[in-house]
Amino acid sequence: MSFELPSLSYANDALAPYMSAETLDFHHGKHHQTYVTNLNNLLKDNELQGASLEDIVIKSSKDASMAGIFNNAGQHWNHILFWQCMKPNGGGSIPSELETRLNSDFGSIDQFKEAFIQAGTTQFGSGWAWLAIDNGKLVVTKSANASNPLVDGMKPILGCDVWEHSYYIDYRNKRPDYLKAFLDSLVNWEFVASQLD
Ligand code: MN3
Repeated sequence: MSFELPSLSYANDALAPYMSAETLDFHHGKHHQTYVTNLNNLLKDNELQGASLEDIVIKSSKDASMAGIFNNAGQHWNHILFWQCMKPNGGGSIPSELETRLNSDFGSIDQFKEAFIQAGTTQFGSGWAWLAIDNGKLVVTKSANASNPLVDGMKPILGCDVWEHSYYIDYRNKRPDYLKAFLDSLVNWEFVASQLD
């Protein structure tokens, strides 16, 4: 059984002006598709063929001989979450249970947002900013390239792609502006809340 590129639940032009159709055409249609194609090719005759995507990510992360599988499986997992974390007319109010937990674990929503933008801005080179559950507590973290908090035993519930392919068409080099727009105008907070335990 092969992995497949998931369809987006919104049209490619539905996130504009915060994320353009051109960005989604390339990012979903080309970049994500390439990770899926590479992953399926690399899994042929591999012992992890047939395992769940999450198992493939975690197991390949611990085996240097599977770096290619890890990079493509990680990116497939990360992008599946990323697409679901956005919606047209996103941002706005946060469902009460998630809002309460963000306030409790970060002090305030503003402090959470500041930490998330800081994580994404300071990720040197390509990678991701995350909101994850670590032993029941919400934490902000970042990862390089294809990695994610799953490999450290956490559960990511919100991820923002900070590879240049995610923002360069719309924001050029202004990664902090992209991260702010992601939180204020793109995040599907109902989806993020649905990922709480
Ligand atoms: Mn990407």
